[in-house]
Amino acid sequence: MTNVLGPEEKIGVDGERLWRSLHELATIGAYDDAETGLVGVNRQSLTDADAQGRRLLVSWLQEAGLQVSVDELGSIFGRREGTDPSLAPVMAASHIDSVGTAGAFDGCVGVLGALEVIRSLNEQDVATRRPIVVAAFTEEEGVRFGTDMLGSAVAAGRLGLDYAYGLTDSAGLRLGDELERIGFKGSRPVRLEPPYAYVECHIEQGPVLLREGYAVGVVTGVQAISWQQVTLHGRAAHAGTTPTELRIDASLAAAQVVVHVREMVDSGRYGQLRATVGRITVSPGLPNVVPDRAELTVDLRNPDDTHMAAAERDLAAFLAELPDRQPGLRVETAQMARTAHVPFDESVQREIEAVAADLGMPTRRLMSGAGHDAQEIAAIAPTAMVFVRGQYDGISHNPREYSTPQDCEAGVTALANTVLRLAQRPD
Ligand code: HGY
Ligand code: MN
Ligand code: MN
Repeated sequence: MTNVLGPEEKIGVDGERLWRSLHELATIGAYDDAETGLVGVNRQSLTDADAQGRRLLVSWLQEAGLQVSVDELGSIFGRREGTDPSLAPVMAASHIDSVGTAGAFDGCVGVLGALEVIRSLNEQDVATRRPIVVAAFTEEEGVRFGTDMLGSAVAAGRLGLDYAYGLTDSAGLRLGDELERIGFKGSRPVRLEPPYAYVECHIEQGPVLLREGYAVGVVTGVQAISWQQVTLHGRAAHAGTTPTELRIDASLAAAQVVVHVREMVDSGRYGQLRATVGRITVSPGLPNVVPDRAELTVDLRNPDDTHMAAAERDLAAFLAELPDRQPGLRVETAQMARTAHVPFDESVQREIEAVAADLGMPTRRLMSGAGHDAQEIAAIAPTAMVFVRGQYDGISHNPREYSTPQDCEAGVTALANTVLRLAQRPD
């Protein structure tokens, strides 16, 4: 006998099963991290490891009785029918691609947490009025093909499919070709029919919940993100014979950029600006040759769009003046990613808070420092997120990333009951 739970009834999830799934998936792309001595995860999008992780996820979705489909950009969807299939579904999703030095939790808690919701509904034989869709979006991290939240941005219409296909990685491999190579170029149209609501569970990746003693947080939105690639062209020369006044030293210019972005942060002129030069490559990279080329990435984050725009203008002005310091230096910039601050839906946030209160879980609201697929789907559907407390100051994008089995279970229980309540709503 299928149960159609009333609006106040709750479901539990199997935290141990969730934990087992998280750690089974984490074995795919596992590597011994020299810096930490831990086992990290390197499952960058559309690599063989990602393909293996995708196949495992598809098998789990099928085992859970879901109708599985793959869209034109490789995002994976699993649909559980509702008693009224004509109604728009509730979606719970995230990503399973990782940065190159990841832990087991970033993105995976959201996808495997959504799968755990399905597994629990099946086990407790609960029917929902609305269909529920679980999804894993392609290239959320952006570290291989250069722009983040790619799969969800194309699904929601901010970026185009052909643009995505044409992106290349550092080896010059095209995203579209890599998608074909791993067998995940699907036929499902990439533009997503707006779901009724979207809820994403994700580790916080920061220190707030830990410091304030909350297992679960309700996310109010995502701060603005700006990624730029800066290329500095100097002139290669002999390190010993070339007088300083004849040099056009690309690595000196790169160092000046690194110092300047930090000075922008420390100045306080741009509010809560965060700035990161995550990658610098200098060529020819020989000890006795003055570098003629430096490529660096500048990642700016700001919860305030006005401050973000001012910081970008400051950086642009600084870069324009760099040749004054070294005549002959040439500066090129390319915008890799750019998203404004995205506020989440108030009613979905309130639903999460009501569910958590009903479960006896204290929560606090907080803005996300990291980008998420939710910020893209927020453009087409009422959206919010559930954060799970991280340990070790919430470190992430590092093998030290860790959340306890209890906190993962708490977050996914809040996700499950929020999805359930939303899926029972008639309109
Ligand atoms: O870069 C980010 O904030 C996310 O991890 N993609
Ligand atoms: Mn993530
Ligand atoms: Mn991430």
